[in-house]
Amino acid sequence: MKFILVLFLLELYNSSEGCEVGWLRFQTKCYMFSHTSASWAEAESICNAFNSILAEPRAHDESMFLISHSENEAGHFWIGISDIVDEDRWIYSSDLQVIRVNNFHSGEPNEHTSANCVALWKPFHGYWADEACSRRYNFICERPQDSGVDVIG
Ligand SMILES: [Ca+2]
Ligand SMILES: [Ca+2]
Repeated sequence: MKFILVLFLLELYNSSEGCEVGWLRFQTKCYMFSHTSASWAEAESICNAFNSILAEPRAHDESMFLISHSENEAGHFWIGISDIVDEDRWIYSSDLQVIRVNNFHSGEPNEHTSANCVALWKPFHGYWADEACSRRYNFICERPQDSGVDVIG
């Protein structure tokens, strides 16, 4: 009985209630792990086209959700963090604020001005690497849960 309850709770936890088909919910956000690859800037545009942004993990548990889920998927994943504006100052794209969580793998970032975008890196089990923004990787978009009620324009 206890086991069934645990399974039920896990199912509830993993449900995508409040998210569109193909989007995964964690806490108050919905995430889409793309199955196609794009440069970092193209990935941002694609997310925007779907009323979303490249994922911006703001808390440790959110970041760990993205990292652990990326392990279930093939490929590396762009997220919405870069040091394009100011070398070695890692910021979220949507509000230009300095990152609140840092899940760079040990030894990263390591490519200075030749790598200015953050990817969840497969060989690091999803921990972050700095990569050249022009590389084509999969990407993670995020939008608020129930964002259908957002006021547009
Ligand atoms: Ca850099
Ligand atoms: Ca690197």
